[in-house]
Amino acid sequence: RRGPSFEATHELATGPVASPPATVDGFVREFLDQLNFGQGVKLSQSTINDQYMALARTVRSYLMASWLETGHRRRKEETKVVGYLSAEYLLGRQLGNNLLASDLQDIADQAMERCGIDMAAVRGQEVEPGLGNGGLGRLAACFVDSLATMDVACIGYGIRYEYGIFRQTFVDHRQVEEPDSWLRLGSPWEFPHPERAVQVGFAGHTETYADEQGRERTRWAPAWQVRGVPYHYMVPGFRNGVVNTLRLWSAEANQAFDLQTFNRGDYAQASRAEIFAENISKVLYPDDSTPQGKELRLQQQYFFVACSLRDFIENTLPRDFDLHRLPERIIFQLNDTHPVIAVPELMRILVDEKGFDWDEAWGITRRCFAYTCHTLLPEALEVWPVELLGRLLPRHLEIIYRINEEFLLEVREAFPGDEGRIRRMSIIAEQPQRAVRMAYLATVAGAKVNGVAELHSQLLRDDVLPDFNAMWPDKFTNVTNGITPRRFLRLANRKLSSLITDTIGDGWVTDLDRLRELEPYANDPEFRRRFREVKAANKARLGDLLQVRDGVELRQDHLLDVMVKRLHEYKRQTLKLLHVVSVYEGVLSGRTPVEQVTPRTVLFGAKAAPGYHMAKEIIYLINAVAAKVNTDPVMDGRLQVLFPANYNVTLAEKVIPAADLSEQISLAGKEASGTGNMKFALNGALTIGTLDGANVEILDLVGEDHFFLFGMTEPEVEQLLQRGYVPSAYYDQDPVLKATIDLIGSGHFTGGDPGAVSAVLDNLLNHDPFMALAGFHAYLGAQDRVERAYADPEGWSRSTILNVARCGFFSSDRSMRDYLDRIWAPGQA
Ligand code: Z15
Repeated sequence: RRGPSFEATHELATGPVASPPATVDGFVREFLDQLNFGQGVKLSQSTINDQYMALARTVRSYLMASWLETGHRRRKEETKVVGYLSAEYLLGRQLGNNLLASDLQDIADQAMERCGIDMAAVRGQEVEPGLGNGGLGRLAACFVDSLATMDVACIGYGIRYEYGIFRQTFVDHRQVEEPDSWLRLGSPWEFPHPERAVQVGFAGHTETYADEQGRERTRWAPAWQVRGVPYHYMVPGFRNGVVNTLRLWSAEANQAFDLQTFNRGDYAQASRAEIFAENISKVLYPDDSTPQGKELRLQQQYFFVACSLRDFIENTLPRDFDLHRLPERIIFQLNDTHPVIAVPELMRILVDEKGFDWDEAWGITRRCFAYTCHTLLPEALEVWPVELLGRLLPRHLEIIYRINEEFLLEVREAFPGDEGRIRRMSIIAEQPQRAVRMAYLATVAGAKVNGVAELHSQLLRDDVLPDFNAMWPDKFTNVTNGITPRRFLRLANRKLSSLITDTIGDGWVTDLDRLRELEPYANDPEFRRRFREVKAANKARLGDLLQVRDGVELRQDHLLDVMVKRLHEYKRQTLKLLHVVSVYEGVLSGRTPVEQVTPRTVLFGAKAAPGYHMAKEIIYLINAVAAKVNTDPVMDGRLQVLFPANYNVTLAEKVIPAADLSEQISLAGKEASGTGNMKFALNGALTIGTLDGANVEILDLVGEDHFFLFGMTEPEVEQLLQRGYVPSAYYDQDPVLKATIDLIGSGHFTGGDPGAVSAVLDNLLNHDPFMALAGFHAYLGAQDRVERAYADPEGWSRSTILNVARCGFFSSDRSMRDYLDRIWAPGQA
């Protein structure tokens, strides 16, 4: 038999890759192939996991032609690429998203039915890649989704943690963390590329030498190296034939193990190097908005940015590319300070490896980076001790010192004689120990610096980086965060999506401002009825899930009041809890007749950083209150508190569409933006919230008749702090607050043991850094307004529809447009 001719083979090798036919038959065939040849099983013998693996690989096959084609096009087009540098990507499950993007949902459903496979069970088999903590990681995932949908060239760079965010369980009401071994049953969405591995050095020393031209140069001799192996993930745009790439790095040892040692029989010693290297990408640090000053964390940060820069410069740019023109081809967006070590790394590459002189290299570097700040909490700004940085990255420390020296000369020139300012602005802090302020380094190096909501960006200029704003006012800008309407509306809320599409067509999925067209329907009683029907169906779906997942009953006739987000004092879960206890105490004490209590279920979801003691005590208290309130007959079942463990993206997709009320109650000036707030509003929940983060913009857009606003403004918070905040005064003067706290303090919820709650109560009464007690009265007032509004179903529906109609602004597509216009535009490079 003769093989195909050379011409035919060449054609097959270079022409476009063919997708399987987009028909039920084609899908079944590809699926069975994947099951037989990929998984090595027959359908009749296959497990759910086999089926999940084969289904995922089938969807992959359909996306493959677009992926290869996008890569091919990107290599030719010579446009500027967005290198999104993020230590976290909180992706959520991939199967549903990729079926949606490739328009294969219906075909897959029918194909699975034809194979006698339970599609829901197969979907349930996927473990979400939890490679992030909370808002920051989820934002990165929304952004790469939008960039693919908008056909913007983007490479998402990050870390392939072997263990993502811990799995949370509760034992005796307390959080217990379990490892998240998300890779255990196979990971069908990733493509390892060991042949594209890069070397990363650590520690060692630097030395100077004279090059061939007799110029003095510096080189770094690292003491040890690890290999970074890239794993590629598809990032499909919404039905546009575009598939971008997420490139996550895994750390491996260079020599698998020391063979000689192994032969001598010392197995443990032999694999030490391997363990040491692999630890770098072993586990995600489970801290959110609180930096971990640990050496391993710095290793992770340097590891992934060193891999990413090397990858872009050596493997992505054309071979002969002139690096003087680097800013024309890349903008590295720094997602918080975690990747900021990339700045001295690029300088090192240009100066030490490529032989650029310093000024030239610095001119290039300053145009290749932009920095997004995600916080206002001063304690959340990363700082690395000089001692540690110098030991782990000696050359980078030298470079940082030189950047600082020349920067401080600039400051001196701009503000002669102002030594105080120079000390304040130095990248190197002297107190309490000598350390590198990563946010300052990012601000000095970044072409642009942005906050993540209007208020946040203003406070960033005024309070966090005022000296830098005075020096470079044009550097600062705002880009308000957004969320992808694909995952958080179209995928998570199929019923609402259908109702919207039936009413205004389906253009909103990629042009969310079109939701405005729903406004007139707020006055249409029939539309309002259908809107309520959708909410009820979503609540029923959540009820079914919670029954199976957590063995709890979600009362379908209750107002569903939801507070889901990381557990942090500034977010004020305790304020929500004080409200719950006050309602209960009212009935218990006879102040409130139980028939007057609006039937309500309060649903919490929150993980605490394992080392954050107060947050864990608050989790304990929520669970303790829930156990009592849910079962005390005095409440007649009118108040339920649910706290399903392990809140994650998968659960969010079920909870948010079912919610009536969205709790966004952080102390003004503390939440940079929030993105959950946007997801709820877009899914027809009303917000009870403070003037904080993006709440301000939500309120502006939906109007105050459709938002339950309460609490101090940020300047009012500042004033109160100036006057001297005395939390116990609120306790003394507000009898309801006193009764509420006293009930907790009596041990009523903790088996008669007041000691079990003393840490939380002492903190509230004596410190209360986030002013929960000061907020209590106004918050209860706002909850009264909620209940009055909820008592009028037509008025409530009207408001929820207007929330949906007016929140198109919060699409992450709009955020990406703003980044393109204000930060990534070629003219600004
Ligand atoms: C994180 O999730 C956020 C800020 C941080 O500094 C870190 Cl380390 C993690 C959050 C903000 O708290 C939240 O307000 C914001 O919406 C989110 O980042 C995305 O910008």
